[in-house]
Amino acid sequence: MNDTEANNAGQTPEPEGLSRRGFLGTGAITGAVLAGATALGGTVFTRESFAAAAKDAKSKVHVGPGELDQYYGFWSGGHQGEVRVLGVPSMRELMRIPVFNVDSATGWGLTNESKRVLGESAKYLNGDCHHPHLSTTDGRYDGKYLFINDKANTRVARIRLDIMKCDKIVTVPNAQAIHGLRLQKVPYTKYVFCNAEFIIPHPNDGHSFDLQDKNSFTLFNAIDAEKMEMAFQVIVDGNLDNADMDYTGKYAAATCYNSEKASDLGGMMRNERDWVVVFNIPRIEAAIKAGKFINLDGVKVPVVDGRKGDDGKDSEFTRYIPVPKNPHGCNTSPDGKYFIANGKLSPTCTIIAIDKLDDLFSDKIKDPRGVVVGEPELGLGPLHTTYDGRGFAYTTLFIDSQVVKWNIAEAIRAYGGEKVNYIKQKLDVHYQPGHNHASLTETRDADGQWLVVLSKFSKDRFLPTGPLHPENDQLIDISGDEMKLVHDGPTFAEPHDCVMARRDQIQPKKIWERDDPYFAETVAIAAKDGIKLETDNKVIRDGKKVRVYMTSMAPTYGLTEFTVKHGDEVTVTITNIDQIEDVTHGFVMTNHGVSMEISPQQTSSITFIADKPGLHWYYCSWFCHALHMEMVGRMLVEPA
Ligand code: CUK
Ligand code: CUA
Ligand code: CA
Repeated sequence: MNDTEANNAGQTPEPEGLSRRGFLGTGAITGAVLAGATALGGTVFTRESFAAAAKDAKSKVHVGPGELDQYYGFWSGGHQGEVRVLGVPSMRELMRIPVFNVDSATGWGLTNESKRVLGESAKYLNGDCHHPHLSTTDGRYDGKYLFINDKANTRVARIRLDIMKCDKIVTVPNAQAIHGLRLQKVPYTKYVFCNAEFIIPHPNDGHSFDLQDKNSFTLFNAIDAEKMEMAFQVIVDGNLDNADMDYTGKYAAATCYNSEKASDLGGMMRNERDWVVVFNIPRIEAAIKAGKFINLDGVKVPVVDGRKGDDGKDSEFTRYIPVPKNPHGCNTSPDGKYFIANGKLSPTCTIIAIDKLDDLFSDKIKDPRGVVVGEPELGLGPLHTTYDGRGFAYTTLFIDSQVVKWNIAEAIRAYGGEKVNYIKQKLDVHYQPGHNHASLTETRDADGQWLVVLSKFSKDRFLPTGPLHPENDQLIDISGDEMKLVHDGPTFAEPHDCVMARRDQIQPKKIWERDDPYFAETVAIAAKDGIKLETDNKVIRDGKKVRVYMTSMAPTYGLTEFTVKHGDEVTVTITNIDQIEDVTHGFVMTNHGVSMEISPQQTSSITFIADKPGLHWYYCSWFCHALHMEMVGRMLVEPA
C-alpha cells in the first residue's frame, strides 16, 4: 500500500515524522481555512520574530539608486484586470499594463486603438486575470508575447512585450470562465492552451439546466498564438482547472476537480480521486486536418470529443489519470520529465512520467495509474509547485501556510518503497499561499535564484488599510540549500500567478516606430482624409462627424483651438512628434470623460460627443516640460 492508498483507506501514514495530518475531510478544510495558519499547530511565529530573523535580508534585495533589477517579473492583477511589471529582486512595480480593466491614465478602454483590441468585449469593464505566461522558442523565453486569461468574461489576451501593450483579445466561444492557461513550449509557442472551467449545457439556451446531462460539458481550448484566433476545442469529462504543456510539443495536461459534475461543494468533494486529463495534440491536429470534427452551437471552430465513450473506453485524444482529490495546480518540471498535479484536498502531489504517456496512448499501459511514478505526502492543501532546475520542487501548502521544498527523484524512490526522506525544508509564509513561482521555472533555463510566493492573506504584515487588506507576495532566496525569506511585497487584489524572466530576455522599445501596427488603422483613416500625421494640424468635417488631427511636441499641441457644432461626434487624433525618450504627452478634454496617452512617436485617437455648447479646455496630463501646465487648447462648441 502506498501513502495515497493508505490515506484513502483512512489510515494516516507518518513517513519520517514529517506528516502533520493525513487525508483531509470537508470539515477540516473549512475549519482550517477559517482559523488561519497559526492556529494549526507547530511553532507560532510572530511578525516581530520574522523581522528579527530577516534583518540581513536587506542586502540581498536592495537595488540601489541607479542600479537595475536582475529579472523582469510579470504579475497578474487578478480581478483588478491588469498585468503588472515588477523588478525582481527589488519587487518594485515598474509599470502597469491595462488589459481587462479601464485605465484613466493611458486611456485603455477609452481610445479607439484599445477599443479595436477589445472588440465586442469592450462592453465589459471588468476582468479577472490569473495566469500570465511568456512565449517561448525551443523551451526558452523569446521575449515576444505574454498571454493571460480572463476568467470573468471568458477571454484570453496577448501583450506585446516590445511595447508592453495588449494587442489582441479573443473571447472563447461555447464556454464560461477561462481559468488555467499555458503555452506550447516546443518547438515554439504555436498554441495558447486554456481551460474553460465551468460545465454548461450545450446549447446553453435554457433548454436544460442539468449538469449530469450528456450535453453538459466544458472545453479544453487551443488558440493560435500568432493570429489570436481559435484553433480547436476539445470536449472533456468533468471540469478543468489548471494546465501545462510538455517539452516535446505533444502532450498538454490539465487538472479536474469536479469529476463529479456536481453543482455544490459537497458534490464536488464526493470522489476520493478526480483526475489529470492528458491531451494528445498531434492526434487532435490530425483529426481536424482529416475533417473529423464537429461545430458546436453554430460556432465555426473545430471541436473534437475527448470524453470517454458510454462503454468507458478512452477517446483517441485523451487519457484520464486518476489523482487525489480536487487537484489544482499542474506544473511541468523544467527537465521535461514530469507533470506534477497538486492535491489540494489531499496532502499529496502526483508525479506523472511524461515519457510513459506514449505507452498510455498506445494502450501498452492499460491502467492509467501506471504512469504515476510518485505521490509524495507534503502537507495540507498543496496548490502549486515550482522548480529550481536542480531537482527540487517547491510546493505551496495553502492550509499549512508553508512552502515545502522536496526532492523529486527521492520522492519517486520513496514511492517505489525505499525509505528516503524527500522533504528538505518547510518554510512558513504569510499567509495561505496560492501560486509560487521560481525564476525561469517554466523554461529549460530554470535557474533556482528566486522564489515568489503569492500569499492570499497579509493579516498583520503591513500597516493596516481598513478592512480590505493587500495580498502579500513574498520573495524567497532559493540560491542556497535553504529557502530564506527576504522580502514582503504588498499587492492589490489579487495576483494569482507571476512569471520571471532574465532582464536580457526582454527587449522593449524606448520610443514607438511610426509604422507600428498598434495604431495602423488610425493611420489608415488619416490617410483617407489626406492627412500626414507627423506634420498636419487640421479639422476634417464629414457630416456630423468631425476628425481633428494634431501633433504634440512639448509643450504645445499643433492645434490650440478647434471649433465644432453641438452634437457632433468628435474624433481627436494626436501624433506625438517628440523624438526624446520618456517625453509622453496626454490629452484630456475636461468634463467629457476623455483621457489618453501619447508616447514619443505614437499616434492615439479618441472619440466623444460634443454634448455641451461653449468653451471647453483640453490639457496635457503627462508632466512633460517646464511649461506642461501651459500645454492646453480650447474646443469651441457652437450651438447647432
Ligand atoms: S489559480 Cu489562483 S491560486 Cu487561478 Cu492558478 Cu491557484
Ligand atoms: Cu505635454 Cu504635459
Ligand atoms: Ca472532486
